Amino acid sequence: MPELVNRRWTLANRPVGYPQESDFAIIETDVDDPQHGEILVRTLFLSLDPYMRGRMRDRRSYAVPVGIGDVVVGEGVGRVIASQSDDVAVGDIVACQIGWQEYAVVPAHTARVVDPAMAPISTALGVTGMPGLTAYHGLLAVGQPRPGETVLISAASGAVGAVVGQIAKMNGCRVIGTVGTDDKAAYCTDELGFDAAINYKTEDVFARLTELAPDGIDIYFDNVGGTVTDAAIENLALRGRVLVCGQISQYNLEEPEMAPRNFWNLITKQARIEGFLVFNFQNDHEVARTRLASWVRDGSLKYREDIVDGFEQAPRAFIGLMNGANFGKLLVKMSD
Ligand code: NAP
Ligand code: FER
Repeated sequence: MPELVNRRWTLANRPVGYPQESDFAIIETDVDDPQHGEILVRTLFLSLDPYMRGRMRDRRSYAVPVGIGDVVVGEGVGRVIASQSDDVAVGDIVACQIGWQEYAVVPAHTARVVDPAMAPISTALGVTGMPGLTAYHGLLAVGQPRPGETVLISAASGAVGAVVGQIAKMNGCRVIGTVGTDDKAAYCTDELGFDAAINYKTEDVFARLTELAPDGIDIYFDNVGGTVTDAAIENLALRGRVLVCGQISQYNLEEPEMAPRNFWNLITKQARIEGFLVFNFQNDHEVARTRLASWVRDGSLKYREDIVDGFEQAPRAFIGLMNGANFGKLLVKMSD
């Protein structure tokens, strides 16, 4: 194989508050040969996801933090260009923890071979990948929606939210979304079939919820936390369920807010709040993925991708994800 040069985005500093482009640095290295059981992957699409902000903090969680000088973590879809594994062949398309880099050597058993006939390969990072699975398991397994129930979703036009809303509609629910722009609101109602959408930046969310859901919210799929969540908890229906999926409004604060304080409402409404992680549902991923892909193919599950062209753009695009500049699943296109 000709000598290949790998460009990699590393973490230069731990971001304080909102990440800055100066928190990231590009380095160039040689590309290693895969050893026994490993594959060499050329990145085609890199996924940018909110959880990465947490991995940039020096704090223990489900995974160790990214070290200063280390390649930033991230899932990607790529083409296998060398293989020392019997299970993955050169030419296969795989989804794996690739990192923010143009090439990666990974253990073959950590890569999932993607079948391009199931759905476009980029969707392995979005609607048929981790965000789609989060929506599917979170809504169906944790939320257990029933026909006629009212479902509220925050960050509703995003990678997770858009899938939650469409699955809730398939299950006969009324769906309301909160979003940060009027274009995103129009997308939710006009393209995705939501019953209503609220622009939380320009409208009074509490007042609009009272008007749109006079009998209360049965399921609140929370992607954002903060004031939208306060308003949702204030408007819960009897036996309402709050599914805590994400808290993006808090990810860039050095001191997290201590609200919501309206928990008394949980008593009177005999409501439940439950956090969940997509990784808890690994055993059901294949069934879920097959269903999501079949809905994509038959057109019943729509998706929108926000594809940024070029490896150099990764930090800027990631910073944009943290303030709503993305519209749909954010991906970096690395090569053809
Ligand atoms: P996304 O919705 O495609 O993009 C993030 C969106 O969050 C932005 O576009 C923006 O939309 C909104 N946002 C940003 N800052 C905000 C703020 N201060 N207040 C309110 N909204 C804000 O991202 P995603 O990949 O689908 O992730 C959505 C949420 O799910 C995130 O919180 C993520 O951490 C969580 N998640 C959890 C799991 C799990 O296992 N629990 C798995 C995947 C994702 P607007 O313009 O509409 O504000
Ligand atoms: C996410 C937010 C938080 C996510 C995972 C977490 C996979 C988990 C955080 C932790 O365990 O500390 O969007 O996506």
